[in-house]
Amino acid sequence: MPWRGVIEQYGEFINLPKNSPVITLLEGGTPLIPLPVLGRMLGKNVTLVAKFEGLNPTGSFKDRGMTVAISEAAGRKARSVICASTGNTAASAAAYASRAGIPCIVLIPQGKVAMGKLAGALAYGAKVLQIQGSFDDALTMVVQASEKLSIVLVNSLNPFRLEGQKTAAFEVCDALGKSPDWLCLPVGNAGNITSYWMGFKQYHQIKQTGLPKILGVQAEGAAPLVVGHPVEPETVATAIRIGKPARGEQALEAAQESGGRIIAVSDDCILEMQHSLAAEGLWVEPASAAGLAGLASEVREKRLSLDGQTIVTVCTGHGLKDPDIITRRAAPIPLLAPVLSDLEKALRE
Ligand code: AN7
Repeated sequence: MPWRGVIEQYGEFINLPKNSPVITLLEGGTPLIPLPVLGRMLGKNVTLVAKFEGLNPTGSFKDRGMTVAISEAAGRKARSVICASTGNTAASAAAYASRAGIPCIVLIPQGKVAMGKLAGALAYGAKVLQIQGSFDDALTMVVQASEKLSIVLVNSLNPFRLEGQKTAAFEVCDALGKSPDWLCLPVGNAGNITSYWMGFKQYHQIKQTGLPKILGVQAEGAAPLVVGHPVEPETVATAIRIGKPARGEQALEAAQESGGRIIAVSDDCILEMQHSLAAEGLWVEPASAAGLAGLASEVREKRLSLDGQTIVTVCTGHGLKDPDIITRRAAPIPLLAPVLSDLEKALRE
């Protein structure tokens, strides 16, 4: 049977009111892509695969949660939806709201949203507003607005978002036949790590698939869960430029309960891992490299031995979301006259 999107595929495990229409763009069903070169760097006989969530319809994992949140909102005849976003949530909400015929409002931190995400939100027809402040300020505002103006909030504070996002854990178990030994992923507002842990626990209860240890990774300049208090966030990985995660407590619980932890890595480590993933053919946005950057640093510092283990790294968003980070840092591109001799000269250099 062709892939039907996460609600049809996993409906029996998802809490969604029965009268809801299914608003889907056939999200989910993303591949586990083997990373043999990086796997060898992590230890002997390590099986390393990337859950490439950048292959969802709007280019990030957010689509899994959004199909459920927007379906639920449509089921109760929401007149509009709203979210704060570092970009991917905005693009996803905009797409699914359009599909449902519901107006969508997104609040983004001024100047800190990658081009592909901003363009997405506009292309799908959302009302885009920028805030002179961080994602955290924007989230505070949309929570208040949703209460006061009865607009449906579709940030991951909305429990239906988690219902959808946990399906990624189901897919990982279905593809591997059981849970991996470790799962590593970036942590921003902490909805995704919370969802994965929910999903793994639920599947284990039903299908005895086992439980992974979870490594959540924040950027050093935006690591409130590592330093233990809210921060003024700054990082090149703008997706996770978040200083006060809404589901921070649950994220810490998930990591601890699983036998894993939450750590921070530098922007340099993140960009280096983005490059290494691309060297294996996988172009992800900077935040999406953070999970594996964190795992690699734990191995390097001998805090972790992964020999013989199966590892899933969640690559949450596509590299196309943030092309500027690549072009800005690249060497100038040689410009040739349209003659063969110029080409020959360039190839000798
Ligand atoms: C590529 O879009 O918060 O820990 O507003 O876009 O569940 O927040 C994005 C987060 C990781 C972190 N990777 O996930 C937003 C937003 C990418 C992301 C995260 C985000 P959470």
